[in-house]
Amino acid sequence: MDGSNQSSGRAAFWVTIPVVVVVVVGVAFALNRNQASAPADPMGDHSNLPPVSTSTPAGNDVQPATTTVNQPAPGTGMAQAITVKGGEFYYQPNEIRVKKGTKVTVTFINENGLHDWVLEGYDNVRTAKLQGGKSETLTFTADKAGSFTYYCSVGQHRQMGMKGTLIVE
Ligand SMILES: [Cu+2]
Repeated sequence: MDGSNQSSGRAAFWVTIPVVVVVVVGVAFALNRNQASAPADPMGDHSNLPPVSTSTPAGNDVQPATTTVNQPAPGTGMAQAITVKGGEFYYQPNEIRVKKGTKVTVTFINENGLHDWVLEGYDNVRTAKLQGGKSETLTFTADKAGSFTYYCSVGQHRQMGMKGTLIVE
């Protein structure tokens, strides 16, 4: 019992030695590489280190890398602004495509007559009925995929052509 414990302890010891040696050599090698690749720092005060981005004067230099990192991936909270014009009896455009998950801002510009912009299949995504020359902006998240009709709810305008399709894909 004792003997086998001792021998396994000794075995663990002899296994540990090479591991430690490898680690020490590896660290020394890494430090050496760092020294070799880093620019000379004769003052030893790190004065030659690259400036921290927050200390860069505003508007002077390259933008911080975070501006590109912050770009949302398609379909993950990306915002999209769409302008829809309407009148007797049309929408322009009458087809809109967005990626699912997009935060969509629709500005409906009513060019003439009394009209609204209603999105079927989404709850309460609609403008008020607007007089000619008025506009209204609404925002919603396109979280349901499919084809959805938008239309004017005034009179028979929908049947007369005031409709279009929002495609969420
Ligand atoms: Cu209308």
